[in-house]
Amino acid sequence: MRIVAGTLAVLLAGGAAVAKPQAPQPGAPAASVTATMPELVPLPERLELTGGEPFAIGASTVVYVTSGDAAVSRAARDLTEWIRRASGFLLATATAGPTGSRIQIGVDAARQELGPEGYEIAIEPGRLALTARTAAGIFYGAQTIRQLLPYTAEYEALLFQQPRELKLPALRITDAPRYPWRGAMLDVARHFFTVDDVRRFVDLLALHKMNRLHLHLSDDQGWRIAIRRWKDLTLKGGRTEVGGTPGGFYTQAQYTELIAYAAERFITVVPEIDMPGHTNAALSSYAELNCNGQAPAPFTGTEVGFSSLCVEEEVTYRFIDDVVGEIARLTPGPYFHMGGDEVKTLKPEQYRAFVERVQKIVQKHGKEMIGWDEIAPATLLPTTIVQHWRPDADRATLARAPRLIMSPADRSYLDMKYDADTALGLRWAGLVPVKTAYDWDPAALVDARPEAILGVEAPLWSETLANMRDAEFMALPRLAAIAELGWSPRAQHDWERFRVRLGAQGARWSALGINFYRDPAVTWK
Ligand code: TNX
Repeated sequence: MRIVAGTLAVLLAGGAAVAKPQAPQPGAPAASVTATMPELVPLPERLELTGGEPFAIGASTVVYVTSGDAAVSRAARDLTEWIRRASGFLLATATAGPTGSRIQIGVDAARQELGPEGYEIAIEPGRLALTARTAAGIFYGAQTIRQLLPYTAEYEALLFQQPRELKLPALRITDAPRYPWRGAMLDVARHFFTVDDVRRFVDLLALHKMNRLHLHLSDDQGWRIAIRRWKDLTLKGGRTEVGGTPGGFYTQAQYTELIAYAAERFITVVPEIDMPGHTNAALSSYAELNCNGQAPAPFTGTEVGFSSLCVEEEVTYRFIDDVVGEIARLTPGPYFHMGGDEVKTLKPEQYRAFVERVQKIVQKHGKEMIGWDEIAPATLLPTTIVQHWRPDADRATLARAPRLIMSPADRSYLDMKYDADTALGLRWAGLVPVKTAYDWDPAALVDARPEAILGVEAPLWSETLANMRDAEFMALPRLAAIAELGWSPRAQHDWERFRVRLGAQGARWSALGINFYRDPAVTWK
């Protein structure tokens, strides 16, 4: 066995890192702990305490990675860092099969039964083994191990303390998600969120094993992504936001950077350009997109339904072709979201024809189209995805959708108030405390073929949210509830148990500096 990094305990003093060799502590007694069920969110498919001595992570524990995949190395590095923060021990990396105390991380392509996102964790005295068929599985397994560590893993909490052993209970976890689509949407149009804000939002998703970030990139109040052939969309249309404060936009390079950040966390970015409605920012930037040839004033209010692209004019489709084309080229993921919601100024036939024409443009640029559930009555390609949001949408029409994402507003909307006293948020779909967000079944809302339901998504609209502190407050704890609906088996759905596991996450979220809502139905630890 060759030790690459040396076994070190890192003590941080006065902001400077001081690495000091740490001798193994042979005589240290293995404390006998009564293993309690770890409190994980989302709940793994199978978790079994195997009994016996726990695994002690100490100065002599090494990390052994049997895969050359960069993403697997990154997961191993993250894990090593969480352990360092929680214990004070900077574990060495081994390059050949170690026999002593070890954390083994390996990809095994033959483990078909684990699926594209599943993993297995076996913890025994002396050894923790994380195995998956893919790097994504390793990433999700690492997130599980993260939740097995003390919350001090999330920040530099032990600055002036001695290193201390960590004990993990002997157990076996075999885990894979219920649904392939576990998403959240951030509305960066009503209020602009910076690249750093969006990165932080991505981090919240990753912690909960979510794999889709839907960005609502345009609306009446602002256009947030630079389009080279239509520069005024951002130069004019990007300047505003709700309430009249300055907006902002992402350059194409920034958007690309965000996609890479999300991809490292196995999150696919889904760009949305809302059309034909919710387009005042575009209409006010380009007079020729208006039926009357006149650009309206920028809009910084919160009413909906008044704006529409001029669906009878060819220039509109040249515009859409350019916008979809540029965004499609920047986006490696297979999806393009065309919005399609709340158009109150078009006849149904006009709206339908528009959706079908846009669908062809999206297909031409190699993407699968997604639209809000108003698109369901149109003739849709087998690859098109309907995102269900209106609680009163027609069940039978939805059931015919080729594929579905479930985002019912009265359950999954993160911008609904928790209770009547919540200062932020809206309440048109009702109040959504965490129990309401958790206690429903995505498979039971429509009579669709089960395979048609891709999963769940929690939208966070930002009419009332001015910054990331606001966004965090509305997202958590409900985001964790939606993540569990997307990941965990239906058979284990149980509110009473969930609220206990959820309460155990509070300390971790606090350590991460998250401004979360302490829902009174949860006993926060
Ligand atoms: C409805 S959800 C909208 C959004 C609003 C949201 C506020 C959807 C497709 N349209 O334009 O921001 O309600 O909750």
